[in-house]
Amino acid sequence: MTAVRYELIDNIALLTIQNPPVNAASHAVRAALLNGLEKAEREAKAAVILGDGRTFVAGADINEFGKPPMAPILPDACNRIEASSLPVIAALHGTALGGGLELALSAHYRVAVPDTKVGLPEVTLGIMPGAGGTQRLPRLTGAEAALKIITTGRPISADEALKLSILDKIENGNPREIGLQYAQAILNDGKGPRPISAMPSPTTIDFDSWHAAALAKGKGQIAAATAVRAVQTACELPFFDGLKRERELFSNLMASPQRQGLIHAFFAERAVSKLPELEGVASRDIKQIGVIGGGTMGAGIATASLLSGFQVVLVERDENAAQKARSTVEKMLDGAVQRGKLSPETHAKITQDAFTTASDYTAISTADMIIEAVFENMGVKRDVFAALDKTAKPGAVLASNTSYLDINEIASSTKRPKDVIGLHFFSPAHVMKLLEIVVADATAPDVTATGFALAKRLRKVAVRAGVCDGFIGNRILAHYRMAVDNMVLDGASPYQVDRALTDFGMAMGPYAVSDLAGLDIGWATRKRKAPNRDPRERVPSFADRLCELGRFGRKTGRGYYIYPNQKEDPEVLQIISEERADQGITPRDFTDDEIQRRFMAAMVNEAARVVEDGIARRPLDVDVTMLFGYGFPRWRGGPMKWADMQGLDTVLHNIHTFAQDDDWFWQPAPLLEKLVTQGRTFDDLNKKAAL
Ligand code: T1G
Ligand code: NAD
Repeated sequence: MTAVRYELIDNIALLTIQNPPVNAASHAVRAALLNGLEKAEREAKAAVILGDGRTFVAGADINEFGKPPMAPILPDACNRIEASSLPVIAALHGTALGGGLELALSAHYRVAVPDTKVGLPEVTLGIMPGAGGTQRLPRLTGAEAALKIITTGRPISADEALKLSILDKIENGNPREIGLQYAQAILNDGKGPRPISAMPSPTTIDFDSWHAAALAKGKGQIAAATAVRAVQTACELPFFDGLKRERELFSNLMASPQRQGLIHAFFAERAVSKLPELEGVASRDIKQIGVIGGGTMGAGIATASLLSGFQVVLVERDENAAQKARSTVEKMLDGAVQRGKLSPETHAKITQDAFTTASDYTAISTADMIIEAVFENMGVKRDVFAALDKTAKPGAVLASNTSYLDINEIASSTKRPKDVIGLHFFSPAHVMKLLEIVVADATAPDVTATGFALAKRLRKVAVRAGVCDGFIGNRILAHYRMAVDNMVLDGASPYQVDRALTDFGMAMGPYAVSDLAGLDIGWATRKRKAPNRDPRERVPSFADRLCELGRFGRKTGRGYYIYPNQKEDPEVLQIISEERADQGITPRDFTDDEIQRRFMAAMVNEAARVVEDGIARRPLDVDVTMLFGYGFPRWRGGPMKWADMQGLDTVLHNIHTFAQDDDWFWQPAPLLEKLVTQGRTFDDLNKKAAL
């Protein structure tokens, strides 16, 4: 298949880009487009550029990033198209994003079908438009509207694009028909080329304020702020000088580690759901979901399921609890209405027709999938699964939302362990994007496939995890929590730790996270694990002391912080310093850099063990888990990508240094040692496991 199909219809040349799945503007596409254009210039009076299949052009080909550019590069191709002697029309459908929109902007006229979306999402990949987008777009829309599009990266609708003059016309039909019609109309009207580069520069605005705001919002990310400066040149320099400046700024971003992190995140997010063992395995059909337990998680899971069009039956312990759960779910749906995610009519319809609550397990006898979200206690869970075994229909998927417990043991309390799986949602379950799909020893492949299909319907990112205490995410969390608690014992304050780690880019510090989750959760886990604790483990007790004082975090108004304003609390520091005195520890100072290095070394070390144990399939599965469930900064790519970029030898060296004070906690993961010895990276393991 040629990358661009050429057809001459009367005197109009149709250049149809064919590069599935999203018609990315690869080298082959760029070269073929220019060949097609030259041919058109010899034999046609107008040229129409359009995309084959589901979309126009979704952008530059991301697979080419980081490789030497191959001529014709996209900005040159765009300039050549714009300089054509023929009127060039872009006929859009699907998404015209990034280089795709830039290509359309180099055409002289743009027509689109109504549900087209256009945008410049480059900043979400750590770069900025690099094929004239920062120069052409503001000439059409004005600087402010262009900055909104470029700095947020959010696509806009065809209607909005028409209002902003990005589109000239919206037409029903397919891109071929609407492109041909529009081209004919342009020829009939005697119109010629209309290059944006010849349009006047936009009026200047207060770019310094935009730059400062983009830096502040980026929390360490530089792409949007850099793009502001590029748009500024559109106001201040002649077009081709502005293009040159755009290229320089673009190249700087292309060389940045942030770009590497974000591109890794882009591909990793898509790679997690591709499991070789599920190829060709059909998922089970799910229409009705049963939820057992309507507390924090059960209500969130019910809400997420309702919002995605499932029927939901929620079972609680008694009628009162069932009513309470109903009102929690209704409030969450109200929130969705307020945020414009749900219409009031659909809300009413969902609550009346799609949602039932009950206090009797017989209510779930028609459910295709049942998700248990009762208390985190093995005895309670075993009882629930034994009861489900009696009531659930044959073939129903039986899932547990447990955070830590052994899914194999839960499965063994039924006569159908093949149907049992872990579906670990994150709180709030109707908001958080991560779903860990915990595959137990007996789980049938079509049950796993159903878990992934469910995630897709719920618009969540699903990662396959194996069975162990805490699966991927909570197991790693438990380990880096130990590292930060030890630092606090040795002299850091929880507030310094939180600040150092939010400065690193974490969405929240670990102590603020504990307060949000509830300190009682960690307390219960520590009690559960106490009998099997290794005697060499350092055991800080300040967290237990806070719980004994009834300080469970946000829900009680006090935890590490005082709420509602999350103020620091001298009483907490006093409790910690008393404990240091009891343990005979002389507190020492920690720099923010040391806090960050210890935190990351602990995270990466445990993550390496998680991969080695087969709990996560590949390092990238860990990355996606931490990005979508634990507030790890996307622009750092995830902990494993971060470690690769630091150099695994540096991370291992840090671990050896920290082991000088505590060689039990800081035992290097064998996988990490092996990779360092072999001079390999985590990403090498990703590639080896790639499909
Ligand atoms: N290049 C290469 N592959 C791409 C791609 C791209 N731009 N976009 C998507 N894919 C692959 C993706 O990896 C997946 O592959 C398959 O297509 C389907 O994608 C000079 C520098 C278009 C909204 O940022 O936002 O232009 O996993 O599963 O949900 O200024 O893909 O099947 O092997 O996501 O229907 C700017 C990125 C680039 C758009 C479709 N463009 N793509 O979503 O399918 S930078 C973007 C998306 C640039 C210029 C610059 C989405 C989508 P596989 P999918 P989807
Ligand atoms: P919760 O205490 O808020 O809710 C539990 C609910 O289960 C209560 O409403 C209780 O009445 C109900 N329940 C108890 N036994 C029942 C039974 N036999 N039949 C029906 N209902 C019963 O707890 P939660 O925070 O929602 O946690 C539920 C599960 O989700 C736990 O396994 C927990 O580990 C897991 N989880 C929690 C979080 C979180 O952040 N809270 C995150 C992920 C997973």
